[in-house]
Amino acid sequence: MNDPIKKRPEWTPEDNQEGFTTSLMDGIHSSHDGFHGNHQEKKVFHRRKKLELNDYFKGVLECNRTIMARAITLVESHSPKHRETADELVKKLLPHAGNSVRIGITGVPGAGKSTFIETLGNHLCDLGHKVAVLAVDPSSSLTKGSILGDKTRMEKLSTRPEAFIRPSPSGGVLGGVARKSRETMIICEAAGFDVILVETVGVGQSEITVRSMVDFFLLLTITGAGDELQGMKKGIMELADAILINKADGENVKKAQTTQSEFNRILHYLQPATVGWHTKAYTCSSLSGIGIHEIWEVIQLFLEHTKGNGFFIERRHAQAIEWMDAMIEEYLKRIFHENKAVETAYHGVRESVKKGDITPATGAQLLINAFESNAQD
Ligand SMILES: Nc1nc2c(ncn2[C@@H]2O[C@H](COP(=O)(O)OP(=O)(O)OP(=O)(O)O)[C@@H](O)[C@H]2O)c(=O)[nH]1
Ligand SMILES: [Mg+2]
Repeated sequence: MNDPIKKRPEWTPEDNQEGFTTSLMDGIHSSHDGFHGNHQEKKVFHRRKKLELNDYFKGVLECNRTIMARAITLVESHSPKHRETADELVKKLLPHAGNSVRIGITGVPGAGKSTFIETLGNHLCDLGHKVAVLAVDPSSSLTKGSILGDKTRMEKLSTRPEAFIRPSPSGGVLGGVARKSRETMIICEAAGFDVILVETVGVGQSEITVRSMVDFFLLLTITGAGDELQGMKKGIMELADAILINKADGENVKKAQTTQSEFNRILHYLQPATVGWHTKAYTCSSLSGIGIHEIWEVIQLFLEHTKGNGFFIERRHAQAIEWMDAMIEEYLKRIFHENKAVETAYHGVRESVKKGDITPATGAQLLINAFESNAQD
């Protein structure tokens, strides 16, 4: 794997010594001392060299982490110029991607998603897998702190060479975040990561988005005062391929088992998320590791089942179409709002609708007319 010492910045001569980069770089106002092993400074150097499409492509396929991180930054960029290279890159990488299992993990804040990923991720690395962890967080721009929290919660995993952790792209609407996460997933797969874990906070829309990106969807929950089932939305349970009751440790074990049977009783009456698969409830402790291997076995069984009946590939195909549709929608929305005539008219029309002078339908029609007349010019 990538030894941080051997993996010098990609543009240095192969036989370079430690001092090479520091003595040749212009414009860095710092003394020679302190440069060695200083990651901050190395990061500055990385940005100096502009990578071409092929550099990204080769670097990702070689699982060069520095280039992977830069490729992800590229797909997350809002700049149209970056977008063009990013599109080309994703297109080139697609034939090398897809050979993984994509697992979505959702649950209310504090359910233990990050702790679970830390424990499962380490277990999978021990088994010889390469694990990439992504987060889809629709509110990431508001809760910047949680990214830091995740880093500390995945302390061991984040230092393993078999693992790659990428916090959610900051800012933007959920749709945009999801598009970027899909492309990030492609980059990780092309780099050889065979298990992709996607964490999302259970706040409604984000579960549906993540469900449309993954093969297996896991709902992590905890036992509470006994009212957890009432609070749980049927719709979310119907998205899940397994419900995992976490924190089944210490005094909680018995309660977790009771909750497990209650879930199983209800699940019996619900529509399963995956044709022919019975979604069931399980228990685990992400802290002690009990039940973690068992849930991985459930996932293995699921893969065997869905690959056997063709549903795995069918779902991936359907997701590709959803991805395409989402991109079209995003594009149309963007060109609509960037249109000069729409931009000029938007505020006034909005105010008229607000005051009730015109109906929303009339408002929409006015703006569409403005767009169409301007788009033809
Ligand atoms: N006893 C016990 N505590 C756990 C377990 N798993 C997680 N925790 C604790 O629960 C708290 C929340 O865990 P996180 O892993 O941060 O939960 P999360 O779902 O990722 O939270 P958000 O990212 O904020 O949505 C932490 O204090 C963990 O130590 C478990 O299996 N048993
Ligand atoms: Mg978390």
